[in-house]
Amino acid sequence: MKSGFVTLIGRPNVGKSTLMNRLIGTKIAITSHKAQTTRNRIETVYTDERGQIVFLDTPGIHRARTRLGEYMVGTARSTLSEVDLILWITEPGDPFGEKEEQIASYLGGLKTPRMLVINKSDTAGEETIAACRDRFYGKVDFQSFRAVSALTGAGCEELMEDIYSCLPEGPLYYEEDAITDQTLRELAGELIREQALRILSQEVPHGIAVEVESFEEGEDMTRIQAALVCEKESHKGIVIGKGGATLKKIGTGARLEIEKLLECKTDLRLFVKVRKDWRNDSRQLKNFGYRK
Ligand SMILES: Nc1nc2c(ncn2[C@@H]2O[C@H](COP(=O)(O)OP(=O)(O)OP(=O)(O)O)[C@@H](O)[C@H]2O)c(=O)[nH]1
Ligand SMILES: [Mg+2]
Repeated sequence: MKSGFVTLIGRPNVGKSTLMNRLIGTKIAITSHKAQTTRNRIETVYTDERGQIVFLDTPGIHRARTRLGEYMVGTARSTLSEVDLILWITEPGDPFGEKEEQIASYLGGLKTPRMLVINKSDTAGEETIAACRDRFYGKVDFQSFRAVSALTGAGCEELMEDIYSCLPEGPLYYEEDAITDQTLRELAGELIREQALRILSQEVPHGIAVEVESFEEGEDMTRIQAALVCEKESHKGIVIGKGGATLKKIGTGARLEIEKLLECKTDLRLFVKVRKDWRNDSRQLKNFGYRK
C-alpha cells in the first residue's frame, strides 16, 4: 500500500484549494476569485484501495506586506520540507516571474520529488499549455507534468495515478474515513470568511478575520455566534451595509454553506467588530488562529 504527504504550492489564485477539493471529492478548503484566500495550512485525506494521500493546501506564495502575509508565506514554505511530494500548481498563461523565482528558491536545497501541475486547462489550448510547461521546465527540475482542470475534473484521475506512482509504500496516517484535520468549528468560520471574500470588494475582505465565539450542536439545530473582525473603523460600515443588508447577505450565504457541511439546520448570528490593524499585531494573529 502507498501513502504519503503531498503539498500543493504556488502563487495565489491558481486554484490550489479548488484542485484539492476536487481531488478528495469534498469541499473542505474555501475558494474565491480573490488572491490570498487560504491563510492556513489545511490537511485533507484521501483513502482508496491504492493507499492514502494526505494533501496539504497552502496559502499562495506572494511578497508579504503584513505580519499575516509573512505568516502565510512561512506556513506554505514550511510544508515543503515535511512532504513526500510537491505539486507546484500554476496556470497556463503564467510567466516565470518574481513569485515563481521565490518558489524556486525555496525548492533549491530540497531533494523532494516535484511535479508541475498546470491547472485551469479549460481556459487554454494545448499550445499555451505546452509553452507554459517549457517555461517552467527551463527553470526547475520536475519529475513530471500534468495539465488539469479543477473546474471540470479533466486530467484529475490521471494526476491521482501520477501521485500514487510517486509515493512510497507506507502505513495509513489517518483513519480510513478521515477527511480533514480541521474541526467543524474551524470549517464554519472559514465558510463565513468565504462569503465575506465573495461579497465584499477591494481591500475590505483581506482585512477580515472570523472569530467563532460559540458553536453549540443541538439535537436538530446548531447555534453559531461569530464576529467578523475588520481592521479599520471605516470598514465596519461597509461590512454591515445599508440597513444591515451586506451583513445579512454574508450571513445567509454562510448559513446555507454551513448547513450543507453539517447536514443540520443552523442558527447563525453574525456581528462586526474592529481590531485596528490586526494583520500586523502578533497577539491578535494568535487569537485568530494564525500562530507560529
Ligand atoms: N476556469 C477555471 N477556474 C478555476 C479552476 N480552478 C480554480 N479556478 C478558479 O480560480 C479561482 C481561485 O481558486 P482558489 O482555489 O481559491 O485558488 P488558490 O490557489 O487556492 O488561491 P489562494 O488560496 O488565494 O492562494 C476561483 O475563482 C476558482 O473558481 C479551473 O480549473 N478552471
Ligand atoms: Mg487557496
